[in-house]
Amino acid sequence: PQPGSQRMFFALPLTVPPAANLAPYQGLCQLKDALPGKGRTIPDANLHLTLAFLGQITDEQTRQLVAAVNQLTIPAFSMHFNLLRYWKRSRVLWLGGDICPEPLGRLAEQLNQLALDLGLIQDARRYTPHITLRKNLRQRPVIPDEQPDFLFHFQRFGLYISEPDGPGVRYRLANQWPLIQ
Ligand code: 3AM
Repeated sequence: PQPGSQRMFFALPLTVPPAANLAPYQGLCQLKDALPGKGRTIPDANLHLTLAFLGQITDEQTRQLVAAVNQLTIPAFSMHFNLLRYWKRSRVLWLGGDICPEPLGRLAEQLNQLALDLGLIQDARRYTPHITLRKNLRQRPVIPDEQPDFLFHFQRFGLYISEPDGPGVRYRLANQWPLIQ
């Protein structure tokens, strides 16, 4: 990485506000730890819903992004997570939903466009909201027949720095914005 640059991404945190999201968050943590199969389980504190991955960006790029995001107005929304899936390509087990709420799709699209405007390379694939539960799974795990159903309400999103933390990573909040009630 360039000096003065950091690995960053936009995401929705799952743990806030605690009163509304504590039960689904706790349920999700339990589900994650009870899943069969190998790989590396994501620590509770790292669970998140990615909106856009930015890669290594400079402080100046961060300032420009923050200024642009300050202009956005996005409503708060809820989403049901009821699909456990495995991606062979990235070797992750993730939880998604069969319906992507319109404000979520719009927010991801707008952040993706801001990143493109800054010249950052963006994934051309269609946005698929997902919460990664386990990484480095070389084989498709046996997915339980009973599908989960967690309802999360989202009231804010953040810009996060991904930093090495021993053998894993730690996500540090750099900036956050409210979703409008
Ligand atoms: O945990 P998820 O899958 O939501 O997979 C990485 C993680 O998302 C993703 O960014 C999030 C924070 O690290 N990520 C890492 N490298 C990526 C890349 N090159 C990437 N997403 C897209 N392209």
